[in-house]
Amino acid sequence: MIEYPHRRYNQLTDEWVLVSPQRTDRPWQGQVEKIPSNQRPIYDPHCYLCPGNQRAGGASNPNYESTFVFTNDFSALVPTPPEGGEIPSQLLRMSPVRGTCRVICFSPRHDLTMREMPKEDIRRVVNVWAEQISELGQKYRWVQIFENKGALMGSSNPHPHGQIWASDQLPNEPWKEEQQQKRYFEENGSILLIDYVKLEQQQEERVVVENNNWIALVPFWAVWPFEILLLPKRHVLRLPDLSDEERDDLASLMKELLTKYDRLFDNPFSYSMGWHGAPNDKADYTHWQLHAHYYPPLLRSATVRKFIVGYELLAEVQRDLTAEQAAKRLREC
Ligand code: H2U
Ligand code: ZN
Repeated sequence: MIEYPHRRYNQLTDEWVLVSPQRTDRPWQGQVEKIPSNQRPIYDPHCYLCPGNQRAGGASNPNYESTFVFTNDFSALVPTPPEGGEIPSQLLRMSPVRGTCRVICFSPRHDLTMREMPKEDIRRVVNVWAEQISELGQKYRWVQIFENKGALMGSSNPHPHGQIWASDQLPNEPWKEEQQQKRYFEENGSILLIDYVKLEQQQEERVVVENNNWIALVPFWAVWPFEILLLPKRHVLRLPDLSDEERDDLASLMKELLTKYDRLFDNPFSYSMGWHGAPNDKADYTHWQLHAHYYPPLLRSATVRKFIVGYELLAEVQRDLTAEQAAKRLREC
């Protein structure tokens, strides 16, 4: 175990993180999060996402019985933005972006989280994710599937749901991952994340849970305290490429992982999670490996979170406990 301050290199983003493992006993008299009450009805007549209810934009939800996808009533991206003008100057660069935003309700049940849903229903969400990539991928280069869970991570509603933002351009994070995976493939002739998984399976100390087809680990370069990288063990480019068995195993693994998250501080855990697969244009993306990131904000308890502020905004990101310590704690949950 490394006990002295050091920096670790993020292979996926070409960025460094400062790790200061001896600082975990730092006093905290700052903000403490309110623990949200977990008493929720099966159906909430005031919820914008419950079946049959009217949404904020005026449209009504059907009486859906499993999953339900609709175009976001407040989309940040639109399919036909007004024609862009000339680039104003070398210093003021801009580029018009075309896209669309959707919302996915994971379940008609207002009171459940994904962890509490039956495995078959989680599996249905996996299918919807894959269908959405297939459909939107025909029109848009990047389709970002994500979930903000819990008020701590900015979720606007406790009803189990996620979002999809599709755009004709690669946003920053996937762009960095594209550069890094491509460079590694050109230099080594093998797939960065496949090689990385093999190494993690040998070392074991950062692995949190795995089954036949999937592995979840705290990446060596993790920034968030209990960050997780979730990957298929086989070389897979995109969600629609997953076999039936891989989809079943993914549903089981997510349920296991989310159970550990909820047990960690004995409380419903918050996070932002999302999928990164190869971009959807026709270029050769052999160097890509499908994966999901989970970014949970909690640090020491259900009420003390990590902030990305100060040194992190002005110098570089930092973490207090090592990836190995975090993985051990999650494994033991
Ligand atoms: P978040 O909880 O991650 O914010 O996702 C909820 C999304 O749902 C949010 O983007 C949309 C918001 O715009 N929404 C609708 O499209 N219609 C509604 O009636 C409520 C919320
Ligand atoms: Zn609801």
